[in-house]
Amino acid sequence: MTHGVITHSANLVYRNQSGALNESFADIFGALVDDSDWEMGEDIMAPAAKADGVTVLRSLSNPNSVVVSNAERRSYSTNGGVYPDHMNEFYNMPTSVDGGGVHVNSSITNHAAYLIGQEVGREKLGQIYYRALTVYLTSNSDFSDARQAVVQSAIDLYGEGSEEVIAANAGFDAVGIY
Ligand SMILES: [Ca+2]
Ligand SMILES: [Ca+2]
Ligand SMILES: [Zn+2]
Repeated sequence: MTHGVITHSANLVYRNQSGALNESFADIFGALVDDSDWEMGEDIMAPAAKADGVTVLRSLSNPNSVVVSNAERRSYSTNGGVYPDHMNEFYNMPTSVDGGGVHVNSSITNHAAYLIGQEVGREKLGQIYYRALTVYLTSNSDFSDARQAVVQSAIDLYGEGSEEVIAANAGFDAVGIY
């Protein structure tokens, strides 16, 4: 459902960093709908996946706790094959593999959003990210553009120098996106 919102707003191109942002914004709004946790898919995993110990698709709070579920994707890892939570774990993948890592590198910006949410709460996080997606991001935006869009949205909504703006900058700093 949240991918539909993205397609009809910023329409982020589904490859490389813009594609990872497409995945990330979809995950973030999904995590905001289910406000009991910061995990994706924990309520719908198939019995076969659970039997293999795969209990979530992705985790915004702790991306490193989840193993990337495909050996070809894992072959591009520098962190032992778990989802990355910082740019120093970015998966450099060709677009032929997961569209250049759209379901993998999305965890980096997912984690930034989680960290910001810890400071400002889910309600304000949703307001800030919805504004970033619908007002500032465009089809070819990258991670750095996303930081600018989120920070500018926090400024628009809560004012220059506000706690929300400080939290937005700190969240992206923490994952190495400048
Ligand atoms: Ca849940
Ligand atoms: Ca959830
Ligand atoms: Zn998705």
